[in-house]
Amino acid sequence: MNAPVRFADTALPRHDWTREEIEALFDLPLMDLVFQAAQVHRRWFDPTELQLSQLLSIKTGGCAENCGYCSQSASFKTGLKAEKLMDLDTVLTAAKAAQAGGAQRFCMGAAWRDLKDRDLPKVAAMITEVKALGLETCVTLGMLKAEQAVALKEAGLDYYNHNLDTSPEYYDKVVTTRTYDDRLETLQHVRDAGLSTCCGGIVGMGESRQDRASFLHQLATLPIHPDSLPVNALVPVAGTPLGDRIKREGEIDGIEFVRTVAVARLVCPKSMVRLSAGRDDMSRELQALCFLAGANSIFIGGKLLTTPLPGMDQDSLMLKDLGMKPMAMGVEAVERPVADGAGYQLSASRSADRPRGSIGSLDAN
Ligand code: SAM
Ligand code: DTB
Ligand code: SF4
Repeated sequence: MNAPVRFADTALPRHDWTREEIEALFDLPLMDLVFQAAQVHRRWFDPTELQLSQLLSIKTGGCAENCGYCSQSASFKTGLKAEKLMDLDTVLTAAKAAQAGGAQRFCMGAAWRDLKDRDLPKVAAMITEVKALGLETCVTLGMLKAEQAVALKEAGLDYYNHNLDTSPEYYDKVVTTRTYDDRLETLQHVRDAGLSTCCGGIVGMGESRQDRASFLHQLATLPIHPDSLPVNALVPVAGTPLGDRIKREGEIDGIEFVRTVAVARLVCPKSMVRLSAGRDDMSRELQALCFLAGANSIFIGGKLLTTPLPGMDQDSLMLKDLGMKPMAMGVEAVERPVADGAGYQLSASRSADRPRGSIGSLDAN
């Protein structure tokens, strides 16, 4: 039998979660799991608010790694054309458009195994200039050395995205060109440099529920929980080993995806849990269930790195219909009064005095 879950503790961040406890959360009746997650969500955040990030692929394709899900690996024939590192002006034009569309954070991604010192000044200039626009900055450039993380911080970087992707046990079914420990080491450099971490993974790659629990156990037992925690649903890209396999075997069940989001919220209560890749294939109802289960961040802008997202008008309409609003920039988890363990006090918990953005053509206020 599974170990009992210490519900009384779940609202406070813990780093001593056991795998058994996390597996027990996954096994709860969905209504209990989502209810618990929603309560914890309300303890730390306004559940009607969403953090909005936008991605740009600044270096596309031709990557030396063999991540089995990725359209950009040179190891697979996905039909994607490799491109050189974008120039600064093109990046700034995209960042301004993202800001005008309501993005609060601009995330620049490169299809690199690791950051080469020769590319660092160009990327640093992008970070500095994007930051000067008044956007939060995030980059994902593969593995980093300690001194590179410091240089990125000095350039004005707020967040570094580096995912663990899956459980240690399933990891070699996904990628063989770098190790789990490599990933943990880069995350250590990122934390040591004083950067905020964005770290999550992908579900729906053929892994088991135990793998999903083990992956979240890794995140929950990191020295600092990820500031942002992207939960990606595999976007099956034709020509990639995992994309082709999942097209044959079927994608992850939506309810199991919601469970993963809810458990992420419970084990990392103060993280921004991002409903990331895969949103384009999700119904509005499934997305709403994910928000109820504790997701409070999304990518917007019609495109991730190489694959599609819902359009801005579609997203702004969804937010309007759900009565949700963009979060103000810089909001962090703040403990809120909870009434009898059953919910939060509406009036006391809203960040109503903060300036709020809008999304797409519709003002979400
Ligand atoms: N090359 C860098 C790296 O891998 O660290 C940064 C870019 S990489 C595309 C960033 C993350 O996107 C991956 O770690 C993975 O979690 C996610 N990702 C990539 N392709 C995906 C797909 N087809 N479906 C879902 N998530 C994906
Ligand atoms: C993350 O966890 N998801 C984003 C971001 N971090 C870099 C990327 C998703 C990529 C999805 C596939 C693509 O568009 O190429
Ligand atoms: Fe390269 Fe990143 Fe894609 Fe892996 S996920 S193949 S490292 S771009």
